[in-house]
Amino acid sequence: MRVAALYDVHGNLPALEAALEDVDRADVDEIVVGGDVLWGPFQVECVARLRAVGATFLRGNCERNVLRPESDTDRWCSARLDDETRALVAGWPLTVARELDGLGAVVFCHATPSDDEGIVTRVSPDEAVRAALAGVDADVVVCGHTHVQFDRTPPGAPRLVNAGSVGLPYEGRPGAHWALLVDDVEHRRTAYDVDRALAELEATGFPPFADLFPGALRGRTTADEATAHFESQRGA
Ligand SMILES: [Mn+2]
Repeated sequence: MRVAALYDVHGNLPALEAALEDVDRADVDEIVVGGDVLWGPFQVECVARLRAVGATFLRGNCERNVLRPESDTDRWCSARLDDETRALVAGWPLTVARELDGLGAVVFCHATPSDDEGIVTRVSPDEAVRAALAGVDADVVVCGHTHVQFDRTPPGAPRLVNAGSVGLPYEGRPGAHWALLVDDVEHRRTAYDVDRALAELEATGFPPFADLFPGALRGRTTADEATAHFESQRGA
């Protein structure tokens, strides 16, 4: 079994289209979408595109927020959902387990298996990773949420892989970031036309577009800066 892990798409349809072309060439058996598709500019379109290729979806904190909106941006996203998509999203699971070639038992989750907002980064202490993954029966856990790729195996814990973010990466470089799980874990970056994507994303009127997308898509937020920010939030 060969899987592509596409996480944190955040309604960035141009990035998703580019990543899917790369995924197509990789000849996988399944696409796992790791949550946070729905909060962003083209969220309904991204869900439709991923359904068309038969993807398996997980629910992230953004899906939870959009289904029960409390902020103006959540309400903007929620208002664009049709009833069919809303019902589908409500049924997405928090975790998916698969047996993968070369990797063994793999659990996919949005942030941690027990918390869709749990924060674990590449510099979190081993003890924090062990605590976050306590009781998880897997060889590998694939997560997202912090939008920075990493791959680490703390003693006494499963291997923990962050797939990175397709649509809103904090990597200090442009591109759609994702993970290919074929025999091992391969972090991938698919280049696309960022200027054109930004124009299309802005035209949707997504309220926090200017605060989030230009900086992330042009690679102005480095992985170290983002990781330090998330570490400061860890356990808060
Ligand atoms: Mn996210």
